Amino acid sequence: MAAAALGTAAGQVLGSLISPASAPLQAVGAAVIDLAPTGVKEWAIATVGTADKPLLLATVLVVVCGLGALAGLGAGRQPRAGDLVFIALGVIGIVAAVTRPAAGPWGVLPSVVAAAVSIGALRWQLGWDRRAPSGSPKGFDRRLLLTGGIGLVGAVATAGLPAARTATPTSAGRPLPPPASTPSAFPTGLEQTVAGISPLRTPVPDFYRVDTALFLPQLDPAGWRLAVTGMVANPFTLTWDDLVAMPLIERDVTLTCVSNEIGGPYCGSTRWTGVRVADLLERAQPSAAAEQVLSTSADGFTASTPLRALLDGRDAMIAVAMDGQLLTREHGFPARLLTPGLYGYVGATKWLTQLKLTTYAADEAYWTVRGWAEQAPVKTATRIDVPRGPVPAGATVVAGVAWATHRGISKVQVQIDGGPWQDARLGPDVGLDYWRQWYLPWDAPPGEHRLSARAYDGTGVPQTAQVRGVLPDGATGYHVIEVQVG
Ligand SMILES: Nc1nc2c(c(=O)[nH]1)N[C@H]1C(S)=C(S)[C@@H](COP(=O)(O)O)O[C@H]1N2
Ligand SMILES: [Mo]
Repeated sequence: MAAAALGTAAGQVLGSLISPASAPLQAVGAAVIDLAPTGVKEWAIATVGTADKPLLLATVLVVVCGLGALAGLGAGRQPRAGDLVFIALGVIGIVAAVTRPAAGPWGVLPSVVAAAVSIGALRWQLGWDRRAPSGSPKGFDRRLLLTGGIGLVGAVATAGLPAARTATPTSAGRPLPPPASTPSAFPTGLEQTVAGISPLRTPVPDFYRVDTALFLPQLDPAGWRLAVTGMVANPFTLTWDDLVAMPLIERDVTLTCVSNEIGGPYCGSTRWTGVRVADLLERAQPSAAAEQVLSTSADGFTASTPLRALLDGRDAMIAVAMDGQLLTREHGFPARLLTPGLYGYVGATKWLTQLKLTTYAADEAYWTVRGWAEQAPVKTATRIDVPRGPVPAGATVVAGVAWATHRGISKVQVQIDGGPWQDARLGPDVGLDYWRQWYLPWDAPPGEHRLSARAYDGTGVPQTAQVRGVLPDGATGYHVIEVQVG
């Protein structure tokens, strides 16, 4: 175990110097994410949330140390056996690194070094053991303590090291040109008057984050390129400067994750700045047979966006800023796709590097391969934000947000203890692509109460009451909460 930990620490240090994707724990962890069955990933998103990534790294480290213990036991009988275990671990690390697009040409080195250091450490420990006079294992203990101590502390300390390199995003002093098209002034939200309601615009630090990236891709606008390829008459590649020199639009858009359970937190709303995808497509001239745009991220993630949705007049964009600031690395710096009305996994590729016009038969996206629907428009959903927890009896308020992105929200209703559905008051209308705040004053009598909420989209269609889970194309059902009053 000591030898395994020591080798891992060495690989982690080297990996953090070469590229985060090449560090053994990150490479293997990222491969585990890609290979894990959809059910396991869903479980992780639902139960462990944002702690899923540290937990995964810790698990890989524990498994490596466990295999190290096996290597030690084996080596006690046959010295080669220990080497073989570490060689096998090294090969796993190498294969994982080679299959990471972001690992780079030197990506195999950290795993090679990790295996070599582990083998060396194990032999050093055993060598001492063999020379030590029988009945006095003191020297062995000292070596074990030394390598074990350094190894374990080192491995734990360096597990997250490769991910820690998060320089602030910068467009190298070139400010974004002013947008050519901006929405009307942003209205004041209900959060001024209704305590606990989701603010009309989600602050960037509170904006949910969902992705498969174990460490954030570190892209530099100077070297970044966006290729528009595939079934087009005129393929081309843009630099960052080319992109932002095109007309920029600013739009208020709500983004939701298909993994959001009814009432869940994976939904955020803000003002985005970017270039219309339709403008890029006009220049590329897609062939009539193209069905979808396969967008690719620097870390290999892909999404399939129906070409129809990009050309039907909605403001799908290559976003470069949110809430007036350059994208943060968490949210896709330097550029990401954003498609109003579609769940993130089919229209919001972060760390975007390529748009490929293609067909559904020719290319399948990351989550589609793993059992999620090919087409995924956002379903109408309502969330009750308050009351949260017990409230005193008397005048209070039931409030929350509802969204039916690209269809808008026309009505929200609340039901108390199975009584009549009451129309809630709606907050300001920020447009079809944006969520709507709502509230209902309530004179709460003491006792246990059950509150339900539902919305109608902009076309007058009510949210379905049918309760369904997130797989394969988004959860449905009303948000229902129990409240203790008095
Ligand atoms: N490169 C990349 N882009 C991605 C993903 C990903 O895993 N990798 N996840 C998608 C999913 S499932 C969602 S819901 C949105 C979330 O965007 P956010 O993290 O900025 O909120 O990003 C999308 N873009
Ligand atoms: Mo998502």
